[in-house]
Amino acid sequence: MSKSDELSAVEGIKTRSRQLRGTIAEGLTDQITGAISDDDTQLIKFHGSYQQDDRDLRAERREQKLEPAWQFMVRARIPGGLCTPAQWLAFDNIAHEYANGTLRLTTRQTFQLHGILKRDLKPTIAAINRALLDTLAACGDVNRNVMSTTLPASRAVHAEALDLARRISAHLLPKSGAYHEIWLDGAKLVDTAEVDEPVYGSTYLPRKFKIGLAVPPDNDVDVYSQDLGFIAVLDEGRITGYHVVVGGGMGVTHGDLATWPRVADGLGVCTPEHAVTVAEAVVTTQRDHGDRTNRKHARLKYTVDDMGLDAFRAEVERRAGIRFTPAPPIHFNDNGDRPQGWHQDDEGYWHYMLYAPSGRIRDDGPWQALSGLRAIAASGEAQFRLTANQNVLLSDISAADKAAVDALLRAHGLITTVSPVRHLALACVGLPTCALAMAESERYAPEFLGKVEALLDEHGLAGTPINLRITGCPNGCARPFLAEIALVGKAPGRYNLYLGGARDGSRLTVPFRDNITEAEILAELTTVFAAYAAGRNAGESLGDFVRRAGIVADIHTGQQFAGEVRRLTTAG
Ligand code: SRM
Ligand code: SF4
Repeated sequence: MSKSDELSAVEGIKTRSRQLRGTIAEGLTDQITGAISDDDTQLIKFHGSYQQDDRDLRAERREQKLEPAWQFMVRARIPGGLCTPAQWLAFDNIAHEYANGTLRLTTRQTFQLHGILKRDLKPTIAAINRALLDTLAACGDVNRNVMSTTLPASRAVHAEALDLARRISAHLLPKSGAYHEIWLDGAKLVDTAEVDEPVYGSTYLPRKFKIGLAVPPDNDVDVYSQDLGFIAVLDEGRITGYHVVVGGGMGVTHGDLATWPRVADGLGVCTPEHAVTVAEAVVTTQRDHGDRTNRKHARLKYTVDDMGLDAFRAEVERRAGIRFTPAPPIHFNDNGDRPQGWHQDDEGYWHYMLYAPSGRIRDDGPWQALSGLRAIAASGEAQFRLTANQNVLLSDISAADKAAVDALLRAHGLITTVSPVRHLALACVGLPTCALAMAESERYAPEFLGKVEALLDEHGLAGTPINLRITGCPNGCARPFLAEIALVGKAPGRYNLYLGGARDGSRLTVPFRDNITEAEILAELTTVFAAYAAGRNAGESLGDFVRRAGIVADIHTGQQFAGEVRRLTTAG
């Protein structure tokens, strides 16, 4: 735990907020500035928005003595990432009317809209609600968007998992009327104290909280990165229970030994009937035991480490009134999406996995994603499932409609050949909107991937699936610490290079080189690819190979994250 007993500043803001109201409503009408007050910038996250500024314009505006180019990002809440054609069309319209004209699919299966001016924030959020979706709790110290495996290989099983994701999401929503009051002109409650927050209490959680459900053999939600993960236990095509895992998380601070990424540990199996109760018990354990003094030590992963896994399990069992049973072995194929192209489920419906570069949906030369997906949505012939790997699955297409959807995809240049490394790659948003970015990510990914593809080609590895992820800083929004190759931004044009994650998402990467340029990264990868091409066993992944070949050392040699070494060597 943190040495100080003093609560973090955000705790004070939450306490004074009158259940997340603050002065957001007043701030929206203040025409003197494009910003809102400092306290409200914390509170507005709970409503699904971040205040940002365009970092490309910062210097110029400073020179012109203008305030930063304030704008807002809005994130929707779409449990399991499933939205209807009408909802897709609504987001497309909103992006054009109020945002920057593009849609951004996130690594947690939802939409982000960027570049919204303060005066357009309320109409944007109201329009999302009119489409029967919302932005409540998409950000902030609460449970965020609940993820669920995307491709419904088995319709009944996946529908059951998605239903649980939706029920957990609904159960863990804040009950405060602030959202309706501010964004939807809901009636003002006379005494806000009357509203009970049964799960969260008056100061919500110490930090953000994330839940994902995985249906083996797909770990496309990266279940081991979640604060709380549910892995379906299947018996003869039915979900008989969920293996509950806790304490995953990616965010670290460069050079800070007190921070570490972590893969989630298993608590055991609960029945499907108890899953919502277990979710609440884990959340309230974090509410009561999480560190509210130090936000860098406030995620559930630190609570689990501080309490110890056995004590944590016992506390969750006590609160939920259940006993976990031992988990059977789990087998995941990988943590990527299924390959680009057509897939069929067990009831004969078709699904098209569409590659979207870093989740950005726009019209770009012959690749007319925005127009093409608008046309498909307008046809009503497909549902839209947003994947945790920043792609979109056009889903639930009947055999009769498949040809029409295929024709629309072709007409808009969306049936393309993408290398496996590109299809699997993730890149976080980064510059220019992310306030925390230290280096480029989304904007840099296409160019960098081209260079990696050329290198793979040179070494006869062109078709090899390799999981490569790029982030602009070590917060880990594209889950880099689970990748086979990861670039993590350190400074403009400089990255830390990590190698050695597992294809099934169950193992952390290892720090390989610190603060290096593109030329240095490519030189390192040339050596690694040459060794891999020459020395790999049949079917061996790059992540497994670099460990077996000793290219990255194991934790015991100190090549692991310094914080991770500290955690493991001081545990127990
Ligand atoms: Fe993230 C903060 C974008 C998934 C860990 N993340 C941010 C902010 C809001 C920057 C900020 O605080 O000012 C970024 C906004 C950028 C922008 O301009 O849009 C941002 N995070 C994203 C998205 C959009 C990345 C993407 O390219 O898709 C993802 C939105 C997910 C969603 O729909 O809810 C996103 N962020 C993640 C993930 C991956 C996941 O959840 O599966 C992680 C790692 C997992 C985890 O939480 O441990 C992640 N984001 C962070 C952190 C580090 C948290 C920590 O424990 O230290 C921050 C910074 C913070 O919270 O202080 C952060
Ligand atoms: Fe921003 Fe860092 Fe997250 Fe990328 S990883 S979106 S740079 S906070």
